[in-house]
Amino acid sequence: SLTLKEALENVIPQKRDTVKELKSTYGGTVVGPITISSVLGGMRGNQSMFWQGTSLDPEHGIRFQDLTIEQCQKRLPNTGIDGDNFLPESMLWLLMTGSVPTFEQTGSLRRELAIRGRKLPHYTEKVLLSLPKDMHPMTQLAIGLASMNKGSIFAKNYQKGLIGKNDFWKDTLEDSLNLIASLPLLTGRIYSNITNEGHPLGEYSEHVDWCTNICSLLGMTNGRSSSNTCNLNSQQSLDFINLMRLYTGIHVDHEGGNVSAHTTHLVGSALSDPYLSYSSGIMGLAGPLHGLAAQEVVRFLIEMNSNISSTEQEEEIKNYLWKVLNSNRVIPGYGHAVLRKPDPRFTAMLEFAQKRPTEFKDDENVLLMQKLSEIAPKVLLEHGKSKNPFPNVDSASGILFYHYGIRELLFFTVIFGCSRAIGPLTQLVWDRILGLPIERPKSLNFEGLKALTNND
Ligand code: FAM
Repeated sequence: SLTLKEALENVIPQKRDTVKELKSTYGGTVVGPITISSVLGGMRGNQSMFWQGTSLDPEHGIRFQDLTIEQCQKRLPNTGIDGDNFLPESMLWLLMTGSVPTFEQTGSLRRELAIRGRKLPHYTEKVLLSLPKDMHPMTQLAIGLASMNKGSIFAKNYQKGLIGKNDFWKDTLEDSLNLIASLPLLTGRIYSNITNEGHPLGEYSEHVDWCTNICSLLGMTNGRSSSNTCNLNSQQSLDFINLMRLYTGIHVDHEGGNVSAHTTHLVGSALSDPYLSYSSGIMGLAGPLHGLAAQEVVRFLIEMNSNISSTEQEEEIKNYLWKVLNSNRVIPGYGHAVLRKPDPRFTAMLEFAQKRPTEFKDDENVLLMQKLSEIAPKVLLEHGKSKNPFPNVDSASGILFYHYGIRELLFFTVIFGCSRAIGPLTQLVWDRILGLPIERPKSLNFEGLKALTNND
């Protein structure tokens, strides 16, 4: 069966032809108006980027190469590994090639990544070990990734003038696969830095899937180490691995305009290698308006729980929410800039909990998360401000990780960063395949904007 690179090679000529035709025949077609509001408003609604792997529909949420999350769960293989979720490896294949991989293709990509990721470069290990243990985990991740630019095949061959533009994608693919493969060890190293004085919490194996390695290196597959907060039995360890597969499988990408994806694409457009490009994306993901929202939800749920007598007390919950809204604060985990329905990624995470009623029956935070998803939309509707009163992606994920013992809230975003590598790096490979140029939008100053208004 074909390797990922061979499968990709098969679809490249047709896509290159399509781009050539679009540029030569339809290059002058107007895509849409750009208003002063969008220039001053974060470019909302501007259709001005090319992004292949995913698209976001306000009503139906994210589609991965046109497949909904539900369809992905039905069609993407998990290679028969114990568990009920597809492997993120199969999502990587889908995004990169546009086709659902076979069972064998997923298996071979799983093995390929496991072998590629078996060792971090010694300089990266050294850099990470030298960092203050209380340094922000996302700073550690960005530093670790940026340090790996030293081993970038693309950067090396580009500098030596060894590759032509048509082949840039090949080294970009090599670097991207190596980067994605390195994330379990990087993540494990960072978690051991912040929780265990840098001492490893688990072991890497070339014989398991990407998520099993992440979980193992977090110390979550063999019971918990002494530095951690609770012991998991073997069923819980397996459930945690499945949670990781679900989470990292559906957070890979959310179109191109979000900060982490757009940053990776923008920096990569200068032909910075995948390590530098994605390390920049990680810096953006670390922002509180982007990747940090999940931890806000966890804080909010814990605080609310300490202020209500029980999760069954609807009136108390409503009153609490009104108090928050009346003091001009937002209800974290609710609302979205584009979506106008409950985020299907939230629904998938909620279903994970609902499928395991015994596991979660005594977890007041998870129970409150579920209850809130019924009550908060009603309150937000009555409040009348938010364009979307429904739960978003961050409503459920953090509290589920918290349940299994990941209590370091700032660390959640590192797990997000593992997943998010898959979408933007796939796009980076396609940017090089299609020879997309360096990004250089035109900016306007006050005088420029004023001149536009005079023309009206
Ligand atoms: N609670 C209270 N008020 C809210 C609200 C919420 N959850 N969501 C929106 N609003 C308010 C919003 O503050 C705005 O008020 P003002 O007119 O006074 O400024 C009004 O409703 C209209 O906002 P909108 O057009 O519906 O939303 P935006 O596109 O401006 O903002 C969010 C979208 C996600 C930033 C916003 O809904 C929010 O702050 N939600 C809570 C924080 C959160 O969950 N963030 C994570 C988002 C997640 F999906 C992600 O991207 N990682």
